[in-house]
Amino acid sequence: MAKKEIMLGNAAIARGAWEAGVKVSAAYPGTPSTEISENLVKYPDVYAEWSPNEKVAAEVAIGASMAGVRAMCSMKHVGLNVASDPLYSVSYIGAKGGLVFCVADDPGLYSSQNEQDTRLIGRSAHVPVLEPSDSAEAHDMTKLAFELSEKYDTPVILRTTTRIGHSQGTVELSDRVCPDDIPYERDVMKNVMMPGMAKGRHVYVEEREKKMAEDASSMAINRIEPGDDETGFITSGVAYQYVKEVFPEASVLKLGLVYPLPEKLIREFASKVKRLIIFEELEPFIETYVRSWGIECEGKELFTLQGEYSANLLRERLKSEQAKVSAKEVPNRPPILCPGCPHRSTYYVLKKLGIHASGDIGCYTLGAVAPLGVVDTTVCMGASISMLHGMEKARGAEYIKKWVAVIGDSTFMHTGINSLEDLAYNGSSATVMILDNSTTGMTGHQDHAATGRTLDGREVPAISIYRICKAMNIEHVVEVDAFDTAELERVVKEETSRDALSVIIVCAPCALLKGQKFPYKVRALPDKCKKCGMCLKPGCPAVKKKEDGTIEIDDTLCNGCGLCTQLCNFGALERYEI
Ligand SMILES: Cc1ncc(C[n+]2csc(CCOP(=O)(O)OP(=O)(O)O)c2C)c(N)n1
Repeated sequence: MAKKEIMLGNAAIARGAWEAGVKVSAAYPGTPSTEISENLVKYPDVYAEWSPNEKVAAEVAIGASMAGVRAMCSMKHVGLNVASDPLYSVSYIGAKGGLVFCVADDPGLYSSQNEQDTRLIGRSAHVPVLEPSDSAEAHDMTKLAFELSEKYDTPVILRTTTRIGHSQGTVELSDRVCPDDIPYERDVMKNVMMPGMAKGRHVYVEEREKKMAEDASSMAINRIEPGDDETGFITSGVAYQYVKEVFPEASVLKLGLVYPLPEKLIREFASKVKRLIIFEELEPFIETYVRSWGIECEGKELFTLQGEYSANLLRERLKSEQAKVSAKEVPNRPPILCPGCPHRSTYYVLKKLGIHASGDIGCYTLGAVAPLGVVDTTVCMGASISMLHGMEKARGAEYIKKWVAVIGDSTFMHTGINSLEDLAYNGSSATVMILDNSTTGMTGHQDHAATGRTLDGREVPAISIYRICKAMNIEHVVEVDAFDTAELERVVKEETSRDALSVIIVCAPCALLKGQKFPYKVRALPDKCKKCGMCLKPGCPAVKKKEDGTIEIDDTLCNGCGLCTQLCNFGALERYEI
């Protein structure tokens, strides 16, 4: 009997890729895609890496595919923006060994800066998009993605969402079947995208897409599930599950290939039902096509463009029923920096000095919210540094004297490097703070080139951020211990007052890193407390105000970093060894 296992959607993708014989995988972490690589690296005979960013990851996979093996790259939806340059061109080139882009969208913004819909990028890059509805399909469609990639000579996007990647389901396992490596043949007309060659390949891409669209109507992953002909739903991904839960009797056209769409099959389905409803998360993608074919349907006038869908949404909108589980029953828990997080002391110092931060993406983005309130902007990875440069060029050096850029170590290595290069090159006088907590904290502790460890846990020489900055001819580069607030304050004052570019590397490992443990806790001495509230300023969740105004420390939360003890002028907080 076939072996079955309950798997996370992302683990199922990794398993499917391994069974399909993938030999090279490259990725940059990003919720909700990270676990694909973290699972894949555990399998034998696969090379899997963290790349510095998604563009590099995509290019590694493209190179491996050109070398004749099955290859993949994984990223979150915004990662595909970074990788879109190679994606658009490799669409023309096609694939030798199967080439799969696993891209995870985040409807509902669980951990992202926008809710973009990868199907639209697939469409504009002329790359087919597959969309699984559960772990079993995530597994099966990953394998299919490699097959389609080779059959149609195209990269294929496997699009998931947070709900699919992070839910568990039963997966039937198979053995790994590795296709033979394809011998290399020089083919300049196909692999060198100069205008003359690209013109020819563009024609090929159009033909390929037309052919796939025709074939799509007979693909097993696009199927009509006949039922009551009063209402028919066209749906895909997790939205399919909600339709089956709320309308088990309804007719359903379930799409697995969401681009290009199977027009013939959609027409056939539409002709069989009285009311046609398109139930798809995010953009009205299928709906726009269906309407453009002159087929009457309902879609976004019933449902939202934003947010994650649910069975409750269907019940409320189509059955006027109360939601089965009310969201109100779940208490709100806003994100907050952990106790002992080194970013907290940086923000404490910046706030004390009245400095604004051009922010970036990572745990330290939480410096935007109360009580820290220091980060004023966040756009995308790497933007903190270049945006501060733009501000200076717009308004002059004096204007940014009360500004710094803050960026994490992983984000600096991702695209911050390019931004700093711009400042070094184009005469900036900005102050850049690299908050180096020795990990990619936000996405759950992935390594990168400056941590000295690879995805498979090998120790390698760590690239020095300090020396990168020095190599850019930046004269003033200072390393400071994040928890030495007095020194940090002195350095920030000194560097922001300079008329030259400077970098402050604020060092202290993430408080949650394995092996990073302060051998202390803090206790409050209420008799000495003057109720001044200084220790509350950095917003540590372990420091609490009692009803009488004195302070207590939550022993279960305290990490012993000692920031609060540095702020108390009355000795009312005491660090003790544990
Ligand atoms: C283009 C892109 N790729 C990936 C992500 C996911 N992501 C958000 S922040 C971040 C890096 C965080 O690490 P770091 O900069 O070291 O800061 P920390 O969270 O450790 O403070 C990642 C990978 C993203 N938002 N955008």
